[in-house]
Amino acid sequence: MAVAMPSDTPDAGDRQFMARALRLAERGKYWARPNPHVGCVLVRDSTVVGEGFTQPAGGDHAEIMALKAAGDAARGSTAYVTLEPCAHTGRTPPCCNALIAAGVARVFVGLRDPNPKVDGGGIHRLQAEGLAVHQGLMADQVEAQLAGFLQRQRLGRPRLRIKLAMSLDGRTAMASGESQWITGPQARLDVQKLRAESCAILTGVGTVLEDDCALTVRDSAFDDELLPAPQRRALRVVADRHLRTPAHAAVLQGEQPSLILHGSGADASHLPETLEHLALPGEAGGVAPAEIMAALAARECNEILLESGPTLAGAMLRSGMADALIVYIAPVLLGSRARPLLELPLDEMAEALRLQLVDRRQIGDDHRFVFVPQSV
Ligand code: AOF
Ligand code: ZN
Repeated sequence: MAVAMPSDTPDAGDRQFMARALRLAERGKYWARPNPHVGCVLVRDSTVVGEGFTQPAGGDHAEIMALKAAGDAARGSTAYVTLEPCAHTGRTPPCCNALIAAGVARVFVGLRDPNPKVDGGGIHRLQAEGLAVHQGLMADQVEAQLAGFLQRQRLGRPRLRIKLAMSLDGRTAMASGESQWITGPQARLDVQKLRAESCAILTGVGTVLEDDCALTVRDSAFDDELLPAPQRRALRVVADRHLRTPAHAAVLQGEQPSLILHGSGADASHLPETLEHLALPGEAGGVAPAEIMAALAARECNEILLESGPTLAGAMLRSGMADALIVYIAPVLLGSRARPLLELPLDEMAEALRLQLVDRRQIGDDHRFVFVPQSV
């Protein structure tokens, strides 16, 4: 079969259609996991004839939804797909085959899929069947949109975001542990979105014992969204070396799944049999950051949100595996007896952890800063 030449340099119209595919992809972001949320637009004679976005795992990929919507109109069309169409049979058959069978003529791919089962194979197959393929249109936007999935595929570990909420003087709770509330309702609603975007919400047993946090994604936070509630089911994970989490802990109740990661030799007899818990292989029965991340990567977690106290947050930051810090700052002073943000025992200026500010905005009366550690 003849190999087609790559199509022409993309023009403004091509960019518009890819931008539309990127926006569509967003509609799958709370439910596609562990799949990447992909968008696809099919265009014939400058008219959109079909479009789609990734459905919950096991359901249609973006291309299939778009092809179903287009029907016969897909013949001779141009496809704009944010991620390379898959060439493998996973939970669903290959999208490449469907694009070929439907008679699609050209394909603009945003980004090559680093999943080793795909990794250029989709593009190659489309070209081998005579379709014109252009790669890299708005690739930077796809990189940002699928950061967690891409990192897990490339590095074998999920993307870790540490969420911190603090007073202006860098405190997270009074000495008694009292911490409700430092930030206002809008900031807490914003955290709901972070949770819904995450595959796993991670905390430490200290926070479970102190706050009895539920770590749920609450439906009331999403009234304005198009997506049905049951898909927002981020896994709640407790790092709990000695299995001190009580059976009645809020983090173990409700519909959302929970998982406890503990050290070897911990006694699970007080926990319900249905509760999932996993002994990490670490030395001396610990739950080290690298093992937590490896266990969650093995479960195909792309995005992890850490919401914990100073001990686990400090350990994760020191491990070098934090990809971003999302810090909410409330205009309040909690005073010098209140608890500090992070357990980060440093002595020399040379040890200081420098961060790069990548975003800041006001949310209600609070401010949200997003930083990335400079070594990342
Ligand atoms: C696409 N279009 O919309 C998505 C793709 O198990 P499966 O069959 O659902 O395949 C999952 C893999 O397919 C996933 O790891 C990623 O490499 C790719 N995702 N591919 O053609 C899509 N979401
Ligand atoms: Zn596919």
